[in-house]
Amino acid sequence: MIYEFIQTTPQFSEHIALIRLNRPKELNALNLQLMQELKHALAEMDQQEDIRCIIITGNDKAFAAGADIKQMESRTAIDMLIVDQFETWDQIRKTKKPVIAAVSGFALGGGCELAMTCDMIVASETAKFGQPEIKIGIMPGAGGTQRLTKAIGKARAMEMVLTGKFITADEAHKAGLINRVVPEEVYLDEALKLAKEIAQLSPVAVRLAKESVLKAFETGLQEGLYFERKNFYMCFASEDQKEGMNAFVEKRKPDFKGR
Ligand code: DAK
Repeated sequence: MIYEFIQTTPQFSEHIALIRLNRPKELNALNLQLMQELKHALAEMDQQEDIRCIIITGNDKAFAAGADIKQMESRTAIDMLIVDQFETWDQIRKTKKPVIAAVSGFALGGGCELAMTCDMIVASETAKFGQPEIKIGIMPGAGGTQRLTKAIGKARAMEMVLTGKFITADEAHKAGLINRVVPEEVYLDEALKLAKEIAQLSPVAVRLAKESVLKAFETGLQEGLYFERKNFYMCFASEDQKEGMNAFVEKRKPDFKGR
């Protein structure tokens, strides 16, 4: 597939792929084609064994300023239903490998939701997060009311969703929405550093661990603990578990193969 609105670098670094949202003039507004391309690229990277971690980024001015308002403006509810944007977003959520959002500038509406759908967020000091949909007569539709509330709590989420006001990277960091805030010059490097840390670990254990953390958002404690235990036992079916523990005992660096 030839992409028009994203750029992909499957070998950005060893075991790490990069996807860049690329509609700079529109502040990376997420139109349907961009979202389809993103879904396709993520699904392909998820299948490639040599890729262990994926970074999604935009440019210094915008990660993404939301879904494309011009494309949505004249839509009816039935148009929205038929287009079924949910399906695309669901696919993104289902990516099994860790996905890191490297955010600079605007991460608004669907852009904030996309970043929150990723597993971790590294942001530049210039990043601004917000759910401004209320200002254009709608509300968040791709997880904003749910993921934001779970991440930063009811009081702050309610204020952001009901007023549409943005928060700074520092505020987002203090609120627990994002992992790191760094100078604009290094936000991608910092995301890469984090990706490299993960990419040298067992891909099997990383996948099972990611799945287990995400489960905490969907289940009660008992069911979550049961799920975690199953995944923990599953680690012992991997060669990586033998390699990891053997390397510890032999005081050497493990060489994980993802098997
Ligand atoms: N859509 C389309 N075009 C956009 C855009 C957007 N979201 N954001 C910016 N642009 C375009 C502007 O129209 C402008 O284009 P031209 O006029 O030059 O042709 C260009 O990008 C530069 O923007 P500005 O001139 O406005 O730049 P400023 O620096 O002055 O302002 C801004 C930047 C980010 C504050 C401003 O552009 C802005 O307020 N943008 C809209 C932010 C917004 O309201 N975002 C939420 C959109 S609703 C769902 C999935 C997703 C969603 C819902 C459901 N399902 C799965 C069901 C998501 C919904 C949304 O995100």
